[in-house]
Amino acid sequence: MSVHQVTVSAPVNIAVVKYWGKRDTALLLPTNSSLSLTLSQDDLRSTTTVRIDPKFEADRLWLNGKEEDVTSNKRMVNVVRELRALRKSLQDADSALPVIDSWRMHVCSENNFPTAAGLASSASGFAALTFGIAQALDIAERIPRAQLSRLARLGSGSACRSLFGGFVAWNMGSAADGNDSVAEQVADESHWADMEALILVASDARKDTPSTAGMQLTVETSALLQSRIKDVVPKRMEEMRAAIAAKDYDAFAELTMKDSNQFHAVCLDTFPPISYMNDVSRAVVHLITSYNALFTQPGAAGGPKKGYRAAYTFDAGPNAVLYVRREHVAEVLAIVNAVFPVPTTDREAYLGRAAQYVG
Ligand code: 2P0
Repeated sequence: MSVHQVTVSAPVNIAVVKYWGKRDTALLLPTNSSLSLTLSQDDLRSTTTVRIDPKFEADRLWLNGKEEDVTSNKRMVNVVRELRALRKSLQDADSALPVIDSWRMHVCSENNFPTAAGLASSASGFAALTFGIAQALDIAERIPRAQLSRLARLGSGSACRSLFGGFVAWNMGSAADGNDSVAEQVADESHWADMEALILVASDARKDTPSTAGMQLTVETSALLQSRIKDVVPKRMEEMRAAIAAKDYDAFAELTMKDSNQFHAVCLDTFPPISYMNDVSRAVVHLITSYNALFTQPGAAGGPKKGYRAAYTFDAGPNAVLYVRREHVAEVLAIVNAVFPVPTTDREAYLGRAAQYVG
C-alpha cells in the first residue's frame, strides 16, 4: 500500500433552531439542541483534499490557498488526534488494516464562498475536513455517521450537522464526555423536495464578533439566553420536528422566523451587546413581513398563521437566508431584486448576485 489521497466536499447548513452557547468550551457541548437544513452540495460548499503519505515529515494544512500553522489550530489538532486514535483502535482490532500510525498528512481545504461572513463556513469546513481525513484513514465507512459528527463537533459545533443531508437535529445530549452530543438526520433531502433556500448576501466582509467568542459572552451575561434554553428551545425543537414531518410550511416558517428573532435578541441582550444584523438585514425582515402580510390569515387558536410565502433567518452576520417553496421562488426573487437592485460598482457587483437560488 502506498499513499491514501481523497477529495471530499461538504455543504453548509443553515439552522432554523439556532445553536448559541456552550456548556463545555473544550468539548464544544451546546447549551441547547438545534436543527438545520443542509443546503445542496452544488452551491455553498467546502472542498478538502487529504493525502496521507509515509514520505511526509509533518502534518501540514492549507486553508483557502494559504498555509496555516497546524499546531496552533487547537480544534484541528483535536479532530486529527481523535481520528487517528479511532484508526488505531480499528487497526488493533483488524489485522487487515495496515499500521500507518507514523504517516503524516497534508490537508488542503477551500470554500467556494466568503469565509467567516456568517455563511456557516466553519460548519462546512470542519465537516469536509473530518470526513476527508476519516476517508483517507479508511475509517469513514467503518463507524456510524453519528460518531463522525461527534468528531466534527470538536472542530466547530455546527459542523456536526453538515455530516448529514436534509433536515438535521443536533441533540445537545447530557453526557459529560459529549458522546451523546451528536447530529441525527430528521428527514432526508427528498422528504420536502420543494423547499428551497435563497441566500441574500448583504455583505461578504468578515464578521466583527466571531461566533465562539460571541456565544461565550452571551452565556456569561444574558439572562434572556437562560430563559431561551429552558423555556423556549425544548418545545420549539419538538414543534419544528412536527412541522417538518407534516411538511407544514406555515408552522415551519413561523418557528424559523421566531427563532432567528430570538437568537438576535439574545445577542442584543449580551453585554456589551452583539449586533450581527445591519440596516439591510432589517430591511429584509420588513420586506418579508410585509410580503407575508398580503397572504396570511389567522390560523387555529395558538397555532401559526396560514398562508406564509417566505421565511427569513439570519446567522452570525447580516446575510439573510430565505426558505421558500419552489412555487414562490420566482416571485420572491423578483421582489427582492426590485427592492435591492443590482449595484454598479465592482465590489458591489458581487453583492449584486444578491439573490442566489441555491435550492
Ligand atoms: C447555528 N451559529 O446554529 C448558529 C446560529 C451561528 C448562528 O452555529 O464555536 O461556528 O465553532 O462551535 O458552530 C455558529 O457557531 O461555533 C453557529 P463554534 P459555530 O448555526
